[in-house]
Amino acid sequence: MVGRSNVGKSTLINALVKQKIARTSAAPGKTREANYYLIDDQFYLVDLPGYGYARGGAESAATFEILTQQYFDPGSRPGRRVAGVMHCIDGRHPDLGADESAHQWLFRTGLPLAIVATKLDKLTQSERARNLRSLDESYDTTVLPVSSLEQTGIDEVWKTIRGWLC
Ligand SMILES: Nc1nc2c(ncn2[C@@H]2O[C@H](COP(=O)(O)OP(=O)(O)OP(=O)(O)O)[C@@H](O)[C@H]2O)c(=O)[nH]1
Ligand SMILES: [Mg+2]
Repeated sequence: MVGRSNVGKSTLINALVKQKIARTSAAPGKTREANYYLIDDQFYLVDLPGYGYARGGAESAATFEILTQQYFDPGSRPGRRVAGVMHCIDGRHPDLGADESAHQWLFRTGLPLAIVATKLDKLTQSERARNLRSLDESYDTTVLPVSSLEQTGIDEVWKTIRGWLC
């Protein structure tokens, strides 16, 4: 799980496993290291710290970004395979520059990617349609619409993850 701070990465992990295993917060900058959750004794869901915010200011922000880049460095953990990346983007803000540059960076890793549009319960039907269309137009990647709060779209996220594991 990759995405801006507060976009709902940890909450999505909890929605996927239907348990409160990952710590969440209304304030951004909650997840401060890579957290690995072993699923079915087979693979890990990995909750990474968000980008675009850090309590410790610019220096701390840079540390988070370095941590994320290290995570994706193929040399950093020999024998480990990253099966795919869920790039979480807040459904209310489909056109943020920080997300666009993160996506370009992720794209260059060559890993399978999907975009999760989060917090869709906060949008009206028409806002939802408009913002999903905007994401579809801006990104050349499958967009999975989700509300972790209402547990909608979660099965589709699982389908994509399972597909990556084959
Ligand atoms: N309404 C609504 N709120 C959500 C949803 N997903 C997450 N939130 C809320 O958004 C806030 C941030 O959620 P987190 O899961 O902690 O966000 P995060 O991306 O892990 O944030 P960092 O760890 O700081 O990078 C919390 O208050 C969540 O309850 C959702 O689907 N709907
Ligand atoms: Mg988190």
